[in-house]
Amino acid sequence: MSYQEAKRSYAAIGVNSDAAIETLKKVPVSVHCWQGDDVLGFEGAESLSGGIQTTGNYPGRARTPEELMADYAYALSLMPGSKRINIHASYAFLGADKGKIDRDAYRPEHFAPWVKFAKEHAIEGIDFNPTFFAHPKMKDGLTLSSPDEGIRAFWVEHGKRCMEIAAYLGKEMNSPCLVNIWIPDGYKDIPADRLSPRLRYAKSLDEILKEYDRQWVIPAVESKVFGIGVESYTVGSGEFCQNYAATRGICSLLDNGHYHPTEVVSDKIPSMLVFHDKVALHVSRPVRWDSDHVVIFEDELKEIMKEVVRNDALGKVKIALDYFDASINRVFAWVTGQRSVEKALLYALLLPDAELKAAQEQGQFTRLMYLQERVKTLPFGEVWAQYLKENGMDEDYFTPVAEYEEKVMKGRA
Ligand code: RNT
Ligand code: ZN
Repeated sequence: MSYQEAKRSYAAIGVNSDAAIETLKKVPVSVHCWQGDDVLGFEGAESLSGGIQTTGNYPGRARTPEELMADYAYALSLMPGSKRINIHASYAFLGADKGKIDRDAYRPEHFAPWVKFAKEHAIEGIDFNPTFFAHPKMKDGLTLSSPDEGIRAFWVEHGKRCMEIAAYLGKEMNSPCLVNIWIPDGYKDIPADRLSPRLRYAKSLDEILKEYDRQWVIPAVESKVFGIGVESYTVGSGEFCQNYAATRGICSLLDNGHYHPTEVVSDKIPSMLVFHDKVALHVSRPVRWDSDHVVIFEDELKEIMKEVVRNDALGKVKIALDYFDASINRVFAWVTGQRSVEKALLYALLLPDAELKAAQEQGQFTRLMYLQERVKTLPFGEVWAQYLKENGMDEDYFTPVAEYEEKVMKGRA
């Protein structure tokens, strides 16, 4: 079947596939840098901590900033659509400052190579994350919620430095920078006091957010239900983060790996949209836990993007990727997740929303089920192929990644 035929099939249900393609080209997706090196960063870390874990030892991990940037650039070149990059403070280019300064003294200039990288690769903006994990100053598993004032102050200072770096990134890119705050703080076993750490976390956030550049920085807090090693208690729980964001007028970030297994982010998005003009997402794929599997084109991903599209929220929902798989080629993993998000967005853009909504509002549930099932077998693949073509790409990213692996990644220990 040709694209023209597919276009007619969609037109028959009242959907303009050309318009869907044009809309999708403009939706920014923020691509995380940390898929390329198993979240290790440039500070010399050899392992992760803070309840997050990469598993697998597929050869070819980027070992240096140069290798990471090369792999990132190559992965981005195989991703259609509008892209932002998403970096962590632990990916600072410290140069002569390496080993001399700590995270409480990182400065904008340490991130200048990222601005250059973004500009060279037609990236529309940079998003940023303070790094509150994999660091000796985590004490008893706590950072911003620590009862040790010295520890807490160190991490507050890190947060403040990051707000300044974000303002620089936003300004340089002429596009506001989303700064996502996630802390791993929690306890492995049943705590005696669940309130004090949360009061301290709120106080620390207030200190970090006391002053920031409102034009170029969009702060967000990311909640979590539990992490490996911190199973019994998470300071930044769902209720904590949502209430914090609502009362302070900042953004909530929902990571779809961070809820109880029968909760779905697709249903949370429209609830958030009632109260917020912005919502941020970490699109991930939890398999039994927050396992950060590579995002694939599956039902809940489609459901998430349907909620974004049919509620006219493409400008309100900030879409970012968050997964890290070390068991397969990392460039392939990167591209697969981004393409899956693009596919789900396109799938959502090709739905006859007005008709579906009308069936629901009129109580025509038989018809609603008919329509919802009907759209599943429309020639989506042809429209996707056309979208790729208009982006100068095709469906086969396996072959180029295999070649890149052979040429570039194989020699790495
Ligand atoms: C951890 C959070 C967090 C991290 C990244 C690296 O569970 O999802 O967003 O994955 O900041
Ligand atoms: Zn996340």
